[in-house]
Amino acid sequence: MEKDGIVNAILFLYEDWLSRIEYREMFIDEAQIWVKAGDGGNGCVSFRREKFVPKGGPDGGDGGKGGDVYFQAAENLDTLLDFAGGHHWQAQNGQPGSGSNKHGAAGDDLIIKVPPGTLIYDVDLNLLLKDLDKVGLKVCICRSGKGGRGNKAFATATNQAPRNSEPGKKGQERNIRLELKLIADVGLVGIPNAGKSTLISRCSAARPKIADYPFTTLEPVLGIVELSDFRRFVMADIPGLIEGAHNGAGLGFEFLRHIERTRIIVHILDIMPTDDSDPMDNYNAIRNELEQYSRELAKKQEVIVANKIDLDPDGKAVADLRKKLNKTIYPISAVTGSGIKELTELLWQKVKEAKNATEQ
Ligand SMILES: Nc1nc2c(ncn2[C@@H]2O[C@H](COP(=O)(O)OP(=O)(O)OP(=O)(O)O)[C@@H](O)[C@H]2O)c(=O)[nH]1
Ligand SMILES: [Mg+2]
Repeated sequence: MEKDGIVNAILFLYEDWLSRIEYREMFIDEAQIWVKAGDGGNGCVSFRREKFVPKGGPDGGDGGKGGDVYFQAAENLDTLLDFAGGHHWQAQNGQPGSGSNKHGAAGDDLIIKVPPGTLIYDVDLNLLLKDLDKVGLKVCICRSGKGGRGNKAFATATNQAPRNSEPGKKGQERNIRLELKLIADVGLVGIPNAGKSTLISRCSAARPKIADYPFTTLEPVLGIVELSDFRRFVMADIPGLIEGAHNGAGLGFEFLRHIERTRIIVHILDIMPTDDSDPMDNYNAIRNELEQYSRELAKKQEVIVANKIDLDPDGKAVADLRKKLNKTIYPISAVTGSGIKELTELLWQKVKEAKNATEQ
């Protein structure tokens, strides 16, 4: 009997540990918390009592104000994970006043750090309070309560010994929903059927539709690529581009605005196009469309990826393309997974370098 109890306890601890691991690995981009500013301290009722001062008069001090609650966008945060376990966030209360006219100490403000790009909503009012879209931005979300006055403050000519004081005011409280807008670090471009959606579904939890006909993807899809040690970056899959997109061919190129803010473009080439087109011509056609869209976009750092190498077992097509383009090409197969680990590590490195460069 006792043995069963121990086994159950071990099993329980093991399951608890497992669920915690899953929790940490899950990407949380939304959280709901309750925040409250500090209450003001109560005013004090007290009378001065000294040996040679009879009827010394009121000397009850005021209570201190409570702390306010702020949200601030901090640079080195990129998830809302910190809020997964803690639902109550409260600033300090003010201290009550005391005798000898002593004011109570004010409560400390609470500054809650969130990743840049966090939207702050009031749940009950269903209202967006603030979009903290830049590092350092700070906003006061709950105002603290004022401290109450002590009896000294109530003394008048007619009432020199007041026995009344004020209680501190309550601090404001709110139910807050935090929502983290993902901003893609890496954008996938390429002709239809190149395998962009297959790649994002291979390296993130995003599950866009994949099919062997062009223009399967009609809307941009974001996925979070997770690497070891909690490293992660955001990848955007967008609809395929074709020659003449700037004149409206295919789906046009309007959706390129979704990757205007990405740091890096990943250009996916189909190494064995079923229409027998030349991967180099396809590459040049897409580059031309990017130029037509915006010079800024075209100037972004580009990583060229040759996909579907499982269809090129001797590597001839990749070698050919390398020679013709005279650029670095990363071979992968989004279907077998070959080369994907190397590619995502490389992209992480480049995203990190680009982030560091803009922060300096
Ligand atoms: N053999 C092989 N087939 C692949 C590979 N990657 C993708 N495919 C196939 O290519 C076809 C198109 O893949 P998608 O991922 O839908 O291509 P896409 O670039 O997202 O296409 P659009 O959304 O139309 O722009 C599908 O039939 C995939 O199974 C690969 O590495 N090897
Ligand atoms: Mg697609």
